[in-house]
Amino acid sequence: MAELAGSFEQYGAWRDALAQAIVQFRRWLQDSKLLDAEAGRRVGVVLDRLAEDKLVVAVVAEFSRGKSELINAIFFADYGRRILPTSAGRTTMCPTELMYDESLPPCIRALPIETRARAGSTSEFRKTNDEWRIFPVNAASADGMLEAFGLVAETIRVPPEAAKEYGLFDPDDPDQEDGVDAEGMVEISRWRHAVINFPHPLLKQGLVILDTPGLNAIGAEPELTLSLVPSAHAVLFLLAADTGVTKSDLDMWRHVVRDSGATENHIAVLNKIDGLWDGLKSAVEVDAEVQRQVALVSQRLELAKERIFAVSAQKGLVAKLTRDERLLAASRLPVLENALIDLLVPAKQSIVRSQTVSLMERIGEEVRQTLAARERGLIEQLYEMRGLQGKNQGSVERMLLRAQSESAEFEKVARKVVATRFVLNKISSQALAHLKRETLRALATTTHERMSRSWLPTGFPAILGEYFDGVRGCLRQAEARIAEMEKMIVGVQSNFAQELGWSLAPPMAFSVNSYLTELDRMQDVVKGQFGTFVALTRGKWPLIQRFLETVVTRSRDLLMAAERDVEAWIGSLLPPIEAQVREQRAQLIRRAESVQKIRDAQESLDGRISELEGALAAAQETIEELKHQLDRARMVARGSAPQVADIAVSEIPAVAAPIADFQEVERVRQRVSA
Ligand SMILES: Nc1nc2c(ncn2[C@@H]2O[C@H](COP(=O)(O)OP(=O)(O)OP(=O)(O)O)[C@@H](O)[C@H]2O)c(=O)[nH]1
Ligand SMILES: [Mg+2]
Repeated sequence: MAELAGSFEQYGAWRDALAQAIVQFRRWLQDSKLLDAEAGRRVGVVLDRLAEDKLVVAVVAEFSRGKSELINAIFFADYGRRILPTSAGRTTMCPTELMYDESLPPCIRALPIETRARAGSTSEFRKTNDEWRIFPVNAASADGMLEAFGLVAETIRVPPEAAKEYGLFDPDDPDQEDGVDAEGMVEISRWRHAVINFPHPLLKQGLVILDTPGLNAIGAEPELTLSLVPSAHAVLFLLAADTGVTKSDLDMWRHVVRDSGATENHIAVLNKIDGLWDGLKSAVEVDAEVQRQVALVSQRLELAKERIFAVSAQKGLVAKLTRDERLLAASRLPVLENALIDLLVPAKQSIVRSQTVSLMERIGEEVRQTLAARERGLIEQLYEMRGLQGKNQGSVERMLLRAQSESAEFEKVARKVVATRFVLNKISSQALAHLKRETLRALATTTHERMSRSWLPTGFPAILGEYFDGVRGCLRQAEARIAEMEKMIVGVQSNFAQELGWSLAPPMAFSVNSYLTELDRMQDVVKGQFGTFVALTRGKWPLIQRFLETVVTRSRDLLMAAERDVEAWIGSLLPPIEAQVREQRAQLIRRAESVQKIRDAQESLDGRISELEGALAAAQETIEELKHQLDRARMVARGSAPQVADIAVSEIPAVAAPIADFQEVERVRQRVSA
């Protein structure tokens, strides 16, 4: 784990440094009075995203392939013992997430299985604490943890009717008949889902591990296949060398892992290779046997050999606990750990980097434009004032008139921004209406009704297909309005470019394609699973209803995410233009005031010129400092620190102190915008 821990730690440290660089950039913007509310909000979103950044590893397999043992061996060997319960036969009974959320004390939150009889997917229950049972965990004691973690293996015995109601038992299935004991009861998991929260160093870095139960349990919880597994950054699919690839392994691989998309995140693990180490075979012979099995797995799963790792989780764990390097090498666990690092860290880092950097560049560009306008305005004023030197009162009078009329002209153009805001609000509420809960609810209700009226389950896929078309339609409608808004803003900008010579960066492009792709993916998974599901459940309506519910929840989450993003995008359209308007207005007013004062001999021309020179120098210094700030943040993002944390405060160049004139401009600006 040393390397794994090391690389996670590095990633965590890099992410923290990046967050600090952004905080510093924000502070500088605030101190320089260059951060408007909208930009502040966007920075806040990025910082939240960095703080909540997670790396999710899901471990999926039939029961008893060694999932929990592998998790113990890779991630938790430093506790000096097994943490997650493992045993022959079914052990982990419910999907279990291991994570750390520092806002909560170490605890296990468990959702009772009885919730399966009610409407609502796990993720819906997650939104509140109402249904969850919370158990404290003593994170300081390995014994205490082991005892607490035993919860995920807890079962209860219920009559077959209850098990049937939870979707965990089918009396018509001959395979499941064996599940009924002598007293006519069925043993099922006590919990539907467990979230273990404890402050392990890796979990503190944002690692989330998802341990899952075998096929029977996983098949009945569509949430896992539709949401948790597909959104994991790495999915480890386990097989055991002693059982080979069985039919149920293959079913699980196909339906839960492969069809969930994101194949680049999948790794297969052939566990329990220690079973092949019989004392009579040479190392070469054992190796040949392992290679042969890997080739077989590759063929059955249709997965490249390079993505298959043969290991012994158990021997790996023992080796780590006894510090036996030779055994550790023989377990081949380190090879898998390195592959996991390669799979997780670089890809994640590059996504986080590009999201963060692009935001900073954008804000940097907007601020640069404001500063450029300030610089330009000051240069023009200086030019004018210098032109007045040695001129008579008449020239001053003429200049005053010109300044006043330019100010009036400007206001005429600037009024367009107000009109634009009005129209924008109108179109934006149209765009957002398509993404609202209510729209989707209507769609879901129709689908539900049509399905319940449908005579044969064979009609379901077509009805589901139309549901997805409906959701796609919502996104497309919103997209059309988005295009309208974008066009409008480009129009306003080009108008300002013509009339005032402004060069504003075009609005950020917004596309609904990523949501459409996600929806396509979801539809593929649903299509793939639905057939199996209907066959497995023999068309049982309550189970189909639950499946449908999960689909609706997932698509609603998608639309809600789209709604949030569209809203944020709309919110970012006007502020840069408005900031520019404020800047220019303040300058024009200041200019007219100052010419007036010169005319009335309240201010000396030379005094005003030197004030303007000072203001210009300050503006130029701020422009330089902006470049400097952005460069530093870029460097941290690239990972070629000096990390901000390492820079002593004294080394950070002081922000150019605003000189008197500048403060005055600021006051004028505030007066004007008030
Ligand atoms: N020989 C050998 N046994 C192993 C290995 N890994 C796990 N086991 C054993 O296999 C059994 C099942 O392991 P678990 O980790 O409980 O399996 P699981 O996949 O989590 O099973 P469920 O929780 O039931 O879904 C346990 O008795 C483990 O000790 C291994 O590498 N070699
Ligand atoms: Mg297990």
